Amino acid sequence: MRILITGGAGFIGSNFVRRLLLGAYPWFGRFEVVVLDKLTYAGNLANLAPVIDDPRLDFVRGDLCDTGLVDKVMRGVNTVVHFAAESHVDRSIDGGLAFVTTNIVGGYVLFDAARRHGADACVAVSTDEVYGSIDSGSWPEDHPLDPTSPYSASKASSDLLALSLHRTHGAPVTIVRSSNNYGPYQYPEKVIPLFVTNLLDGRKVPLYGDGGNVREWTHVDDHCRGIALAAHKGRAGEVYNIGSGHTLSNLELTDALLRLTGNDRSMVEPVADRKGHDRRYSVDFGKITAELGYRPEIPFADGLAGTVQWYAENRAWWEPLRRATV
Ligand code: NAD
Ligand code: TDX
Repeated sequence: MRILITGGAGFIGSNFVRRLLLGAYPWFGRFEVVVLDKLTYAGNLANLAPVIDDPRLDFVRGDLCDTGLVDKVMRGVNTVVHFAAESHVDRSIDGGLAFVTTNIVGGYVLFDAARRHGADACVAVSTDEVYGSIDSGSWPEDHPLDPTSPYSASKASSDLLALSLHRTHGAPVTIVRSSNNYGPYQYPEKVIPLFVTNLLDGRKVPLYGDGGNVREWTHVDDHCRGIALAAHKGRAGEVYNIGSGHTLSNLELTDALLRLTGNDRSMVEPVADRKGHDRRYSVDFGKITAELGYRPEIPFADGLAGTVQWYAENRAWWEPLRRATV
């Protein structure tokens, strides 16, 4: 069994690679892994440090849009897990071209190569943001796509291309759409690691707008288990939402982080709202629960406390990244 993982040096991809190599998904049996990653600002080989010497792991630095390279790494691959993306909404608002290139063009190159090379399964890691904002309740998989940001529009485009290749050519693509992830090794531009590292450094946290925007927080380990189940027994041409059911407003999240770091509201700096800021996300993950046996296992309070502790204990990982962006 040969598994190709794109974006395996990023936050979620590296978590998946580490857990796969450490034996968290025994249903894959004996396998070897090839990681294809461009190592953009968000990719970091340090994320793979715990497993980098594993003889089953082969790392290839390269671009998803390089058709020749993708054809080369795809040879002999049975299963593809596609994480590589430009992933930060604020960056897509500042300039969306890299999102179009990597997420749409790169996605197409990969899905098409997977089918031409006869891969058995290809999981495309998408996002709940493709459904757009929801005032109450939770989106099911068949809700019409209504993306707001250039990021979410590029992910929706990639999803549509994947499904079109399935319908046209029988490409073995399965889509998973998770809610917001959190956990160790998340680049400190996303709200949780940004706020935690600011607070650990005695700096205020920039809360957008009225702080009332709501997100559903899924621990990265839960998300990765859902992805591994989808890669093992998900149906091609299907979409599976992944979530935790744990929604909270950004202000509630901020209060929890202030508590965990021993701070109070004086450390909150209200700032201008994000343009086109989706008010609320929430996914219905009943389908993956019923079909594949997925269940979120990590209670939010435990996951968040563990995440804060990880950042407190791993300054050597995030300080260089903060210096590069501040
Ligand atoms: P990330 O930004 O931490 O990592 C992205 C990785 O992709 C990096 O290692 C980067 O070097 C690599 N990459 C970027 N462009 C590339 C290219 N052209 N060719 C090869 N590699 C390239 O992202 P993440 O948060 O780990 O997200 C992984 C996936 O999960 C993305 O597809 C994202 O849309 C999706 N997702 C993320 C979340 C979340 O909360 N972070 C939630 C749902 C879905
Ligand atoms: O400085 C900030 N202040 C703030 O109030 C930042 C960076 C964010 N926020 C708010 C905006 C959002 O309502 O926090 C919320 C979460 O923001 P992000 O961490 O940027 O995540 P989000 O925009 O929800 O998108 C994330 O989840 C879905 C990931 O970045 C995407 O890749 C994923 O698809």
